[in-house]
Amino acid sequence: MNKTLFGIALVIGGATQPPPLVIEPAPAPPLHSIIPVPAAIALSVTEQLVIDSGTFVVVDRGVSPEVKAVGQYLVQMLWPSASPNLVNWSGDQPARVGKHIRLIVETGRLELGDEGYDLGIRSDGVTLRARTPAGLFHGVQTIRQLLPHSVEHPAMVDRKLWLPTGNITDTPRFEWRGMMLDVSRHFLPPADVKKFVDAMALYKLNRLHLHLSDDQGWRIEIKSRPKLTAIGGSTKVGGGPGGFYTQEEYRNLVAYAASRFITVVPEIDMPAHTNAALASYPELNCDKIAPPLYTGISVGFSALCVDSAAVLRFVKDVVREISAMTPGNYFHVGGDEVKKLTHAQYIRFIESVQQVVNANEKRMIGWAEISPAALVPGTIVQNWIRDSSFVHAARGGKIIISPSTRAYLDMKYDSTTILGQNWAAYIEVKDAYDWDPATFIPGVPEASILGVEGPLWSETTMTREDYELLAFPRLIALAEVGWSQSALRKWEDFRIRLGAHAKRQAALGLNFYRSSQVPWVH
Ligand code: TNX
Repeated sequence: MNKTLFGIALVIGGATQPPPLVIEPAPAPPLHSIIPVPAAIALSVTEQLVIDSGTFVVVDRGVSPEVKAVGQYLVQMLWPSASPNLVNWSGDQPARVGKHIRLIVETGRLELGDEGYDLGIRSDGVTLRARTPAGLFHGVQTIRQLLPHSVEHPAMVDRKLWLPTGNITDTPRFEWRGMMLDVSRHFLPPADVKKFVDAMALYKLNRLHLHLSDDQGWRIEIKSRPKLTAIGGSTKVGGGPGGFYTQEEYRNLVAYAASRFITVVPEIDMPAHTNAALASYPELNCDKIAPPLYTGISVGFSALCVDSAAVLRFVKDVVREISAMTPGNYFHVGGDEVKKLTHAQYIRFIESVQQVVNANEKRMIGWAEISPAALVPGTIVQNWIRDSSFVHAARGGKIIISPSTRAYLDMKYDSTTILGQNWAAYIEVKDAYDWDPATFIPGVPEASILGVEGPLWSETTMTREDYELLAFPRLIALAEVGWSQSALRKWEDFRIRLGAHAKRQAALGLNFYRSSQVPWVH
């Protein structure tokens, strides 16, 4: 057993005395550092499964392309440069292939839900069972976290991969476990977004909300409205070149996220936060005069001329084009911080936008200000401050909760943090972790909660490294808040597991904040 020694040299009367020895037993090292912590886990490190070139990933013959793709993802992770160690099961093959990791779809395992999995590891092989491809994918992420961190670096020569033996059965607490990237205030190129997608997958997050438009930038190509990107996408906070996703790049991003079982949720913020659109098309303004582009960080000053036919046509074009290239069920319409319209104008507008979104076969999502409108039960409200989301919960609607004092990834960690803002709070890692969604918002009980999401607003983040420094490790804390049952979540236990992720984060090339609250193992 490890011993920790604390030695202090005492100087008494000029003579140096030998230091008193205080010997404290070190806490037993944790058996695993899986985040989010699984629902049921029993592991042994004394018996192991070594994964080498004689190990095969096996799927049943005739499985769906999604299941096969999960198998291929696992193969790529284990043997990035080697031959394809994927075989189809045909009854007698596994005996011949020897050590195997077998992925099995069992549609009858109702207790595993849409995303759960059941993992059994023995010294001669692994069996991973789930009802769905998503469940298998999450199980693969658990295998990934049980492997040494060298699995994260494909270029490592002669790496040794092994797993502890045992069993894990796991299902998520909440259906919606998301992150929001504000790509409007500053633009993030597709490759950087994909890197976030990969990191999200490691922690079993399943929704990527893209804040695609705001006062400072319009970031998605709309073919029927080319000036939105030509003019509205041309700059960013602080000035200088902006950027945008072509429709092809957006489709490619959506497909990449889908291959990691992450649904992209597009947001076009309306009727406020629209200066970039107003500057691109004069007819969206009541006075028909386009305002100049905006590169500051104030909010609430802009608004579409909501009662005009031109604005309704604009909304229909934008919602139609984005919906057509978004397979996910959701369209986020913003709706926050409107200061220039009357209440009646605002409510009327939200109700007509809801019709447009529903006509495009999407569920509408909006920030909590939309709650007083006549929302259909399928519409989803996103809580962010002490707001009126309880109104929607009371009518049976679902709420995504993103408390700005806990889940806002753009808040500073403490007063010394250079990036981020502090209007809601300072959010250290413990604050991001140690709260329960079910009891956090008066009038929004667990049954009304679809899940949690961490918004990363980008007024102060200029590079991918900046975004990452604010996201990690708080996004990892939020992932556990969203996935794991509250009875299993203990800060003292989480901080130890999180500390063990430092090497993994470094191998992945992710920038992260070295919080002093976490015992990092470098
Ligand atoms: C509030 S949260 C906003 C955003 C800002 C953010 C900065 C919300 C719905 N609106 O426009 O970027 O604060 O923290």
